[in-house]
Amino acid sequence: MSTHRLISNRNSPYARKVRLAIGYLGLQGLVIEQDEKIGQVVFNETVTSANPIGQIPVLSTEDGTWLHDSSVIVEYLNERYGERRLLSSALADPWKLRTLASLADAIIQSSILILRERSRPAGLSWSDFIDAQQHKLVHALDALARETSFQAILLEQTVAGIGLSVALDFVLLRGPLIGIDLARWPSLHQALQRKAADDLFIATRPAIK
Ligand SMILES: N[C@@H](CCC(=O)N[C@@H](CS)C(=O)NCC(=O)O)C(=O)O
Repeated sequence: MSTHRLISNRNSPYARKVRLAIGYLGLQGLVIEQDEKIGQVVFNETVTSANPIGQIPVLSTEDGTWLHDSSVIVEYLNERYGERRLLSSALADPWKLRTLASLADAIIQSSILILRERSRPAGLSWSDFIDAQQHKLVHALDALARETSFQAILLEQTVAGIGLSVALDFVLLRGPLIGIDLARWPSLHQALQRKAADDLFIATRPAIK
C-alpha cells in the first residue's frame, strides 16, 4: 500500500514541482496520485477537506496529516526521504537555492494572475494590472538571465532547478496568453531546451497547450 496520497492536477505547475521532486527522489512507489478538478469558481470538496483554501497540491503524511503548499511538500519529501539532497549544490548554497525557488513560484503566480485577469468576462479585465504583472515578469526574467551559472542551476535536481524549470516552461507554454515570449531571453530559452533531455520533465508537462 502507498504511504502518501497526492491530490493534484496534471495542468498545475505547482503540482508539477511536487511530481518532479517525487521522481528525482525515487519515491514513485510511495505515492498514489489522485487528480482533482480545480478552477477559479469551482468548489471541490475533496480538495477543500485536505486544504481549507481549496488549492492543490496536497500530500498526506503517514499519519494522515495533510501538507500544503507545494514548497512545504517538497521540503517534507526532501527531509523525510532525500537526505536534503534537493538543497545540495556546488553552484549555490541552500539559501540561494531556496530564494531562486521562491522567485520561480512568484513567476508562476504573476503568470497565473495575468491569465485570470484575461479570462474575466468582456469589459471586466484591468489592463493596467496586466501591464504591471508583465513588467514584473520581464524584470524577473532579466534578473535570471544575469544569474551566474543559471543554465547549470536550472538543470540540477534541486529545489531551484525544479522551480525554475517548471516556471520557465509555464511561461513558454502560456506565453501567447501571458503576453511574454521566452525567446526574448535566449540563455533562459536554451537552458529550458536542454532540460528536454530529462524524461521526467517531459512526462510531467501539462496536457494542454
Ligand atoms: N502557493 C501554492 C499555490 C497553489 C495553487 O495556486 N494551486 C492552484 C492550481 S495551479 C489552485 O489550486 N487553484 C485553485 C484555487 O486557487 O482556488 C502552492 O505552491 O502550492
